[in-house]
Amino acid sequence: MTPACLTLPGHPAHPLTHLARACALSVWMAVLAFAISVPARAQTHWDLPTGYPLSNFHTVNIELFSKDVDHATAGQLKITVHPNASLLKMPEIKRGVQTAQVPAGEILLSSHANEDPLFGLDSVPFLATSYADAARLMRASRPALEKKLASQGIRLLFQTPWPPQGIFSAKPLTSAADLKGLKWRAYNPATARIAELLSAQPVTIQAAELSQALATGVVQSYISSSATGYDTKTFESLKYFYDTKAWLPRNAVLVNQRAFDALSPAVQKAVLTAASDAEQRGWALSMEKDRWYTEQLAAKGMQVAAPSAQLKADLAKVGEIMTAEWVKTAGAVGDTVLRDYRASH
Ligand code: PCA
Repeated sequence: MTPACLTLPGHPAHPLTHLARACALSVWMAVLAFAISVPARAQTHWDLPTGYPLSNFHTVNIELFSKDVDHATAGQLKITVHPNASLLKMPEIKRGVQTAQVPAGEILLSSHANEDPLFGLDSVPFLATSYADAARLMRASRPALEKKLASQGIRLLFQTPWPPQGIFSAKPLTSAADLKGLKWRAYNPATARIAELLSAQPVTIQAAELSQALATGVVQSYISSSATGYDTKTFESLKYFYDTKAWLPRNAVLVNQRAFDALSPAVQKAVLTAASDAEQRGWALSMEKDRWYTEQLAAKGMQVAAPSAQLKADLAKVGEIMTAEWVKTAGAVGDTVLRDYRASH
């Protein structure tokens, strides 16, 4: 592919004659065309929708994952993160990845609990209430979760926990009876079920719409993390936060298996390494930021308190009921996962 002009006699490269300059340009264009056409240098672009805001620690972690992949692959795989449900609403992301509408995406696992109880295990109240237990629960359920997702053409890349779940309320809570009749924001089937058991009025609202719902008085109470309380400026509407540490739900970053298979082996390896790093970093970030987020809630005027003994006892009962319900619906797979979790202590 040597352009003919290079072989022309009597045209030294320096100083550049008119013709030589034209030739130099055509050589560069040929080089460029070659570079673009070489498969090893081919660039793949992935869109990765998420349901949470840009400043949220999950999003920060996913952006770092994207940068790591970019560096490790010398730009062969570019991942664009679309935060805050800007590309797809959070509950639609899983299906989007499954149907290859998007190659990758971040989901809240437990929002898909109605499809399979496995997705909701992390949100069974009081089953795993510390980071250490939540990590054990993740490890015990990972094989079954990966298998389930694989059957849907999805590969699990990494999982990151939200901080422990506490109750935000417009009024002080001395027992669960104080929640009776309050408008309660739910974000997954478990949080809707809690409302039912506490005789609160559930309304399902995703995180991206929560600020608005709080500002317009549609929500008087909800259970979630310090992170979401901060992200949604809950302190502007609700005054109380009870740090119940009821469970640590996880987000998962998923990729369509065929999109993954289409990458070169070296790029696949880079993605898996970056994913494993992101999982470790995500757990550390969650833990570290929980303290900061909780301090911020107090600094912005919220009363942050531990739940009273009565509220704790009332919620523990809810936990017992929901654990029994989970065991009943999750069948043999659920039994195995729970047995492995309990054996890991
Ligand atoms: N924040 C998300 C899910 C769990 C959490 O801590 C939310 O409230 O939607």
